[in-house]
Amino acid sequence: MTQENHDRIDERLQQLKNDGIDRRGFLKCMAWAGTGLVWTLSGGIPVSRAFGKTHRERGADFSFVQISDSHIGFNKPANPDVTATLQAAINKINALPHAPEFIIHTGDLTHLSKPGEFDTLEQALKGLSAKQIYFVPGEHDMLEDNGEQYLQRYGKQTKGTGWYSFDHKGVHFVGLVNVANLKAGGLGSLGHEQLEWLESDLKGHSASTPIVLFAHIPLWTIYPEWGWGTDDSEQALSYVKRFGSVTVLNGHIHQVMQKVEGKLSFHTAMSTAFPQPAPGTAPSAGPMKVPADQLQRVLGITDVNYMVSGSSLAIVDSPLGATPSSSARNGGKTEAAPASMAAGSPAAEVNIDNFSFTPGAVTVRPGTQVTWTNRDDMPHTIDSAQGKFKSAALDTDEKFQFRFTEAGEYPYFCRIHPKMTGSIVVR
Ligand SMILES: [Cu+2]
Repeated sequence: MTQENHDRIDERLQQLKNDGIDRRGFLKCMAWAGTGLVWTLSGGIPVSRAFGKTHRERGADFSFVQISDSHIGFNKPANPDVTATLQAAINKINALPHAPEFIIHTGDLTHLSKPGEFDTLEQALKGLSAKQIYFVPGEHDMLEDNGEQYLQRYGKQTKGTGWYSFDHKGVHFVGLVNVANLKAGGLGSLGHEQLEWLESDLKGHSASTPIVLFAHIPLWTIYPEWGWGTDDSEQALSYVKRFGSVTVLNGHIHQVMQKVEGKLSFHTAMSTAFPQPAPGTAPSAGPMKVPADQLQRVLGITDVNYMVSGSSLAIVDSPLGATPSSSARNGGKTEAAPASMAAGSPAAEVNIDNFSFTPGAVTVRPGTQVTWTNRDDMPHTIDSAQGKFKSAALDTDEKFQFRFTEAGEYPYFCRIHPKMTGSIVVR
């Protein structure tokens, strides 16, 4: 275990002092988890009970596993075989000493929303011994068809762009979609219709009902500069304020982060595919290459144990690799940005590098054809904020062209990463 992990656990133990946490039990649990962080959320319970086989007689307890960000189809250096690492996660889940009752996948099932990617995912997930899987889409699952394909496969019983709720042994689970219809310059978004639905969905439940919200993009603001937050999450969270225990599970950022705010516990999961840098430690978000022998330490699964007695959740993040983790964050990509084009030429070029358009503002003459080239390891799009042009999702080195014939200002953004904005001025 790293010193950093020790410090975080000590800090958390300090917070939990009055909640009956047994330090020895806690640390025993850490040993069981190997490299995982164990968190006992809101209310606190002796977490060692949640994992020891001898305590399974507590019939009302159950556990589920969260996986996230499988990005099936991704094949860049950060992880050339994301199907294999998903398989490793599945093996790990199947080997858990307590069988999870279901699985939650918090989105980015695929990398480019391609049918073959969805098929590969489906095939792999068939190997899970837990048969019930609940999904929410990530922005990568809605690249081509406003999420139609996702909905056909996984959204049959859902509302709107794929939101729904269900109850399991007295716990109310709500799957939310905050990756649809994203606006230029904004963060994740739930939207008015979903918020209305959420409010009425929760109304029928007593304040003592434990609530679990899950969505792809974090429902708390982690790092808005990289789009790691949801514009209208405050409103969603206002509807759960009256509940005694609320747990919020997210993916998207490909690393473990957590925060406890009164009765609210926030938790983001690792990816099964590739890690991303810690906020602000690299020029941008995006796949982070770590030495191959360290990859499995930064990928993993989240094992959530629910104890009815404590009305709280114990969460274990378990890396895929078996070796103790040393934090393998060695920065992001370092390739230099290509030179920008000369403004005003009949043809103009914009590069997409480190999640930004370079140059961000371009002035051209009428009739100029602008070519955008994606130099990132992640897909991006070129979407006119005025609805005048719209590219498909551009994978690495793919291009999009548009000829600007009329004078005017043309703001645009990436609909996958709406924080990415640019503009073309024609005059
Ligand atoms: Cu983008």
